[in-house]
Amino acid sequence: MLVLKRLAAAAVALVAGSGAVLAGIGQPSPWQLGLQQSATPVMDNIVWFHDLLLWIISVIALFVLALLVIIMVRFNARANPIPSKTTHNTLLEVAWTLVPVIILVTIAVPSFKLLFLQQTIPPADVTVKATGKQWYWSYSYPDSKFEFDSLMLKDNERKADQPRLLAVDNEMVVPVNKVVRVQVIGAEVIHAFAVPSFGIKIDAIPGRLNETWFKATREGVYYGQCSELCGKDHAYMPIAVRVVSDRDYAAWLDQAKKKYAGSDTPSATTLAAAR
Ligand SMILES: [Cu+2]
Repeated sequence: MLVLKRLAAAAVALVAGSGAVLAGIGQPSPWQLGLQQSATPVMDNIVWFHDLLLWIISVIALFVLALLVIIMVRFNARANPIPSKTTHNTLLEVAWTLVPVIILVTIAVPSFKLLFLQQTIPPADVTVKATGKQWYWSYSYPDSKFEFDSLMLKDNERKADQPRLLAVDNEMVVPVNKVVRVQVIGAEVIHAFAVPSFGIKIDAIPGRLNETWFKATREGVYYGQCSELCGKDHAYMPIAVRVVSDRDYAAWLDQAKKKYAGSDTPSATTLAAAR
């Protein structure tokens, strides 16, 4: 019964769009079918675009289904023994060419807008360089000249409220409502840096510095995972981003500078500053 109820709720959430009804903040939740709750303007756009597409494809699927049913019922050999010999219908042909064109343009316009929103990195307040390694992430803050490793917590190291396979020892910390530029690179093989709530996913490729950005509009901890198969512990190199107030960020930065003093490698900062 509970299963049915949850499935029904999940279906409602999916149809209603965002799936936010079931999704926890910054992490997946049991029985979740929709997307994780958005925490950035880019993800807001992705959710909106997803919902738009869902409506369009639903209408198309139902329309095609209706046509099939009508044809099966009205034009089978028994109901319609003498078939029509029609070969052309100009109006129909123009319609079934124009309507798909209009639908595709309707999809293309917001699609390109979204693409440009993702690709155009606004002036950054904070820059963080994430390096994918086998099998953990390192974060370097080139403006403050420190770097640290972020490793997944094992079951016996986790606090009760920390999610399994997602919580890490040292989270990446950023201020709320600030543009964060994320530079992403792979140390030895290809990884991918992905945080669903932020709507970002970008490959971490050795020798190539990729860039993306996000502006988290809500405080909290947001989890992601390496999203490019990178070896045996690919599933165990989560990403945890803690979004805090400006004051908390300043305080964290102060102690991080001391804690990780002298940790930045020349290669890390030169790569990040090269831009
Ligand atoms: Cu991986």
